[in-house]
Amino acid sequence: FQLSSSLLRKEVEQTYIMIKPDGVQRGLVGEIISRFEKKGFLLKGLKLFQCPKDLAQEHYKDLKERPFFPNLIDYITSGPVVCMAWEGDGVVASARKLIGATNPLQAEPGTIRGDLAVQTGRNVVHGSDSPDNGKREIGLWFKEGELAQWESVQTPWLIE
Ligand code: IDP
Ligand code: MG
Repeated sequence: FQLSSSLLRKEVEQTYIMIKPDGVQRGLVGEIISRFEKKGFLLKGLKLFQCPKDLAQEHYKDLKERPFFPNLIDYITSGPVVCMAWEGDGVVASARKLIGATNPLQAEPGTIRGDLAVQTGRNVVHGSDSPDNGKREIGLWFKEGELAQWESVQTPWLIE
């Protein structure tokens, strides 16, 4: 019996990743999840979810004065989203790189938005912008007990 390394580590960084309603409608769920899976991060939480208006407003509260805010709330609540919690050292910044720039036309090829979207208002995926916001957003979108405690068999082949 071996005590798993991640149980011994104090606090592993987590990020909140969400496939927005356009990503779900366009059949990109598998493609987007697969990018994070293949990279080697650990999936800790996953659900398909119809977001209520007040949660969308809370999630994007820093943008509430922006002119596009009402459209943003309509967009995020327009259909189901896929909520995910991903874990790993450096996962927040790395996920932002995998996702690409906010404006998909400026996002590099090879990124999710660079490969799969054309407009800021339909940019298919969200990723937390700091470890603190990762924590905050996972707390907002997931209830107690919804995150899985598990260890991937791949871990020793990903982390020396
Ligand atoms: P991010 O998602 O890359 O972190 P933020 O600036 O935090 O970008 O904006 C949050 C989300 O709000 C964007 O992903 C996009 O869906 C939407 N958004 C941001 N700026 C605009 C805009 O100018 N027009 C329409 N939607 C926008
Ligand atoms: Mg943001």
